[in-house]
This record gives sequence, structure tokens and C-alpha cells, in this order.
Amino acid sequence: MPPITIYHLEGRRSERVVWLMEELGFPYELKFVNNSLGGSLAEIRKVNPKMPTAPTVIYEDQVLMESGAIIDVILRRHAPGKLMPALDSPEYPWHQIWYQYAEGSLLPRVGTDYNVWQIKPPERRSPLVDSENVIRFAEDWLTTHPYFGGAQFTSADIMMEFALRYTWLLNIVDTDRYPAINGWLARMHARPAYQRMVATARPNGMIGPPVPLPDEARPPPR
Ligand SMILES: N[C@@H](CCC(=O)N[C@@H](CS)C(=O)NCC(=O)O)C(=O)O
Repeated sequence: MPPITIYHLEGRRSERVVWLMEELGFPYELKFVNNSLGGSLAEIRKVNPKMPTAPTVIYEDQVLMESGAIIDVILRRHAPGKLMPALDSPEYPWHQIWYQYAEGSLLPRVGTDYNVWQIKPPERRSPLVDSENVIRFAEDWLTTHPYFGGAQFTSADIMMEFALRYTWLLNIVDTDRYPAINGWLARMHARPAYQRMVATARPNGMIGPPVPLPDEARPPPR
């Protein structure tokens, strides 16, 4: 594994790459300005001016972005067979679904609902798939599977942890109604590699936005 530099925003998606490196025991350099999202973003802009998002990673002579892509490159090139079900296993397709679901279906819907509900709390539920639907789908999976990738901890759990932790912070759903997700989050947060990541990459807790929604913005129980 060549040394990589992870450009980081405290508490944000770049934690996924730090957590991955801690799980694998691979070395990395972490760049962020302590307790300053603006300062950390300015550092990212220096190396990735056209799309300054976290994570941005320097890998050999390339500047990489998109947390899912970065994790995939590291695992497939430098840790084959680790944190991923075998390609020909029955678990592989669902590992891929959850791996993509975090950024593809869950966070876009939660982010959209959060923004809309801040401006105009809805008087009635959307008939379309919304935040509660995407969370309920994950809850249902975890009632019959210990991890998002199936029987073992995988990169799908790393992708989904930020998605669900962030959703919980937004107070966009009543989190008490999702015991399987709460149990899974507790197990993720108890992992030694996750705790090493928090000690290194989240020294000030969760800083900056988002502001949680008021309880009355959450959908009523169905
Ligand atoms: N899909 C991208 C999203 C990257 C992203 O939006 N990261 C946020 C932090 S969690 C960010 O950099 N926000 C700053 C901005 O967009 O200006 C990924 O998974 O890496």
C-alpha cells in the first residue's frame, strides 16, 4: 500500500477512509485544521480546486474523490478478499446494493427532505419514497442480517455508518422506531478501529452544521 494523504473534514464522510485504514492497519497521513471546517475546506481546495469535497485523497500521483470509489480502489488493489464478500458468493449483490445505497438512495433523499422541511414543514406525507422509507428499508434488512454485507463486517457497513449517523443527527426520523439500526450503530461504534478513527479524526466531536430539525418536523408514526 503506497502512503496516502486523506484530506478531511471533522465528523464528515472522510471519516470513512480513515476508518477503513484503521480496520486494515494501513498507514495514512491525515490533513485537517483542528476545529475548523472552513480551514479544512481551504486545505482541500489547494489540492482539489475544481471539486473540493471531503474525502479528497492523494494516492500515488492522483487526486481521488468520492468515498465509495476511494474505498473500492484501496480494497481491490491492496487488500483483495478483505471487507468484501467473494464475487461469486450469494452475499455479493446485496453488499453492492448497500454499498451504493448510502450515497445513491439514502443520503440524497434525507438531504432533500431536510432542506425542504426547513423551509416548509409538510402538511401531509409525500407519496414518493422519502426519508422514512429509505430508513425503514435499512431497518428491515438489519432485523434479519447482522451487517449490511451479510454475515460479516464489510465496506458496506463503512458506507452506511456515516449515512445513518448523519440522518440520526438531523432528527429527520424518530430514531427510537429503528431498534435494529440502533443496535448496529452501537456495534459499529464499539469497534476498536472505529474508536481509533474517532480519536484521530473527530477530536472535537461533531462540529458545525447541520442543525437538527424540531421534533414536529418528523413524520407521524404510520
Ligand atoms: N458522494 C461524495 C460526497 C462528498 C461530500 O459532499 N462531502 C462533504 C462532507 S461530508 C463535503 O465535502 N462538503 C463540503 C462541500 O460540499 O462544500 C462522497 O461520498 O465522497
